[in-house]
Amino acid sequence: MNNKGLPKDFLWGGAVAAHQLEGAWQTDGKGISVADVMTVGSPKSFRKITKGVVAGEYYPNHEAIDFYHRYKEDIALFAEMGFKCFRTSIAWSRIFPKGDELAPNEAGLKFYDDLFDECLKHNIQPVVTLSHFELPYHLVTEYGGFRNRKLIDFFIRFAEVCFERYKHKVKYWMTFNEINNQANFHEDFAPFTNSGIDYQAGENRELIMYQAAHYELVASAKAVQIGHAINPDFEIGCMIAVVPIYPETCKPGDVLMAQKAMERRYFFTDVHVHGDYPNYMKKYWQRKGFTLDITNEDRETLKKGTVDYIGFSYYMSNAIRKKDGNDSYEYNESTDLVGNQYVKASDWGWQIDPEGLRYTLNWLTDMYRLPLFIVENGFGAYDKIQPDGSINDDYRIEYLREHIKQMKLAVEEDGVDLMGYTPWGCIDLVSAGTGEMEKRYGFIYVDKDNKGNGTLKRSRKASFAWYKQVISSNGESV
Ligand code: P53
Repeated sequence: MNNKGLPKDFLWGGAVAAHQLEGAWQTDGKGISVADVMTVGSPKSFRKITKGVVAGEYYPNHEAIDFYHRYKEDIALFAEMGFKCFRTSIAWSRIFPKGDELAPNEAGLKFYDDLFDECLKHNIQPVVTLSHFELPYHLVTEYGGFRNRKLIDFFIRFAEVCFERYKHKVKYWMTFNEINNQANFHEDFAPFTNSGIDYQAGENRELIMYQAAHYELVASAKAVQIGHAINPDFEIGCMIAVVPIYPETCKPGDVLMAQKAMERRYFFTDVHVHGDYPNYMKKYWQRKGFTLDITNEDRETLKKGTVDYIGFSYYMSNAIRKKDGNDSYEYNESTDLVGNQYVKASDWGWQIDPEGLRYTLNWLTDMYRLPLFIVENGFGAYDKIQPDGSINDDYRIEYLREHIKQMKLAVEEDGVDLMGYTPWGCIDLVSAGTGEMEKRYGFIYVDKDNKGNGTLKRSRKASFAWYKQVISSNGESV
């Protein structure tokens, strides 16, 4: 094992999701997706989910940054930075506008043919997520989203069409983006974006979430099998939002509390990787009196459809303490997390922790022994244009530099098998959590504000030239 340097074929690139940048929400037959019915929030509040598209509301994803019509210009900029890969998603509602059709929409398929060709022309490998918070909205109103077993078949049809159509253009795939966000089922945001779940008053939110997650895990495992049958060279991964939860102190109760909270967020990975549920989840469901619809056929499917690699996002870490009296280690993600005095937070309260990335890479390796792919990492911040048009985003460079250093240590010192690194929002786009444009992640600035004003003009930030030399030196010069 060579102990210096990242692998020669390391996949440097950037990541986005269709709904956050394409716009063109009704172009070429596209149907309405869950992202099309969410308004703008703020640093402290999630976005509002409306009943369909309501007149007078502003929906930032409808136009986004109009990548649909400008992708050639944008991909040329990615190529200028030296990207080896580009992670995006296929907007499900471009291919199946309502989600339950039998035949796909040819105009939607054609768009991704052209987009992937454009990437390949520049020697950029497309890395594709099938479901990234953009379920057709019709599947919510007609079927209740993934609470309904029928969604498995709709997803599989979509996945199979994509695998078949792009089998010579796309090698790297992921099934469900950040499938574990919905561990936060107390809020409306994650269950809606992950699973198209629109809760009614009085429902058992937690039970419904676990059932939906199960159907997604089965759908994912079926997709893995179908994909491998279509092209054995495909690499098909899961996608997990990793936010490590540390014990607030070394008090044994805090340590155990952190472990239990981690289990609640990360058992999804065990199912993707090992093909079955860990005992702690089965016991937890028993204790809660939850009986899930899990058939023997589902169990077989999970076993046969395990993933090739673990894709994950990493932005921040959290901490937790055991509350007095919480002797069954109940975990409520929206109220139980506490601040960590040893790290600073972004303007959105995300706690910045580069060493946490090395910890994550080691922890995932220890648990799962699979190749890893950092498919999101980055710093959402307000940027300021100088009178001469330049944008000096040193804070973003600083964030990425410190994370890349830790990533390198994990490979060089710890022997982690890492496929690549695609920082989030390589071009400014609509925030998933808040709908803001002004929570920016990009190396490329896009002239547009939270209200939708702006020319959409693209310009290079200071981080653009910096990232270019990071890639050309294969991470040696940061
Ligand atoms: P925004 C929560 C926690 C970690 C990652 O997020 C998350 C979320 C959901 O907001 O989402 C991922 O835009 C997601 C992307 C998203 C990105 O992180 O809220 O996969 O779609 O844009 C950053 O700042």
